[in-house]
Amino acid sequence: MSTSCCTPGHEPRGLPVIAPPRSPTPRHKHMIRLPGGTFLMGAEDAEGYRADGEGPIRTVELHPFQIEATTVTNAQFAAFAKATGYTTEAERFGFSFVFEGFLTEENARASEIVHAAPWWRATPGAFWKRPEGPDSSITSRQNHPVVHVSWHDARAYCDWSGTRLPTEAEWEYAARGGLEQRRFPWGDELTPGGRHMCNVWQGDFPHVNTGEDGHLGTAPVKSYRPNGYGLYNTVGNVWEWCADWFSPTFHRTAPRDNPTGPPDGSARVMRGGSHMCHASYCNRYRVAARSSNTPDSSAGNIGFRVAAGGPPENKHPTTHHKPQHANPSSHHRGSCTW
Ligand SMILES: [Ca+2]
Ligand SMILES: [Ca+2]
Ligand SMILES: [Cu+2]
Repeated sequence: MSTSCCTPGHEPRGLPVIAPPRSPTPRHKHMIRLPGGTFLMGAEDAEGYRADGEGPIRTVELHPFQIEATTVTNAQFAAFAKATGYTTEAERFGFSFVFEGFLTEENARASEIVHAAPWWRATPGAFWKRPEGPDSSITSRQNHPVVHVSWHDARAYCDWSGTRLPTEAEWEYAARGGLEQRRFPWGDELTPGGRHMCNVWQGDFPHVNTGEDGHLGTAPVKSYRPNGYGLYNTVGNVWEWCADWFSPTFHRTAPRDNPTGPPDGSARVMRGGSHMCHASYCNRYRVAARSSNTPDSSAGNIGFRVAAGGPPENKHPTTHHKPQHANPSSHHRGSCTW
């Protein structure tokens, strides 16, 4: 079991990944065009996590690229699943990770506790369409982020839709919304003037969520104000898979011109934090915060956002890597598993 900040994961299980054909109909036609250029990536503030590799603050250069204003919704993922017959890894494994507070008694009984993070359950039958296990549904959540999608599932959606996952640098540049070195996409304060700007956790984690920000679980993808570039819910709501392998140190010495992360690894980068993040608990909904999970793991607070364009080597969706057979001892383990 590999468990990182707020999201449980499992060791790679090496299922073959089936790349779906490209959609004949263009998808994501109205992405936000960003000019690129240079920006200051990372943070070194006292509230950050040095061990995650948030720092050092460094100048990173990016080509122009496009990124979606929102994460991929249930409705969008449903169109993909319907067109291709794609089955997610959660479906093929027969379970995904669900927050205990969302489970019916029956589904809770059928679930296995995640000891490293006991508010998580490995719930049989949970997948994107049944986010809290059997008998749950997304009927009233068509415009919510799709969740319970692994990194491989996200990549399959990208291949079909003619898009790609953003690199971690692109994600952070886009999430900063043109502000320099602020803690959040809108500034330094979590709730400026008492106003909620994102979907995180209020109350006593993991037992009391007051839902003061309006949402106990996921929120519709266009909730709250967009940032200066027009992106919604980059921080909070759901963790977002990025293209890169995760390393807490690689970027210290790596090239800073359109960085694409380490050449290999065992976990993929996730950014932005989720509806389960809380100031007293993990504080990883800051715009510079980082986390990761194994590429076939899924949970009820992990989704993704698509991008396109960028440097020539990023322009076409790349073929899938072979299934990972990573050495478990090399796994990144988040520091946030209490
Ligand atoms: Ca909330
Ligand atoms: Ca997010
Ligand atoms: Cu968190």
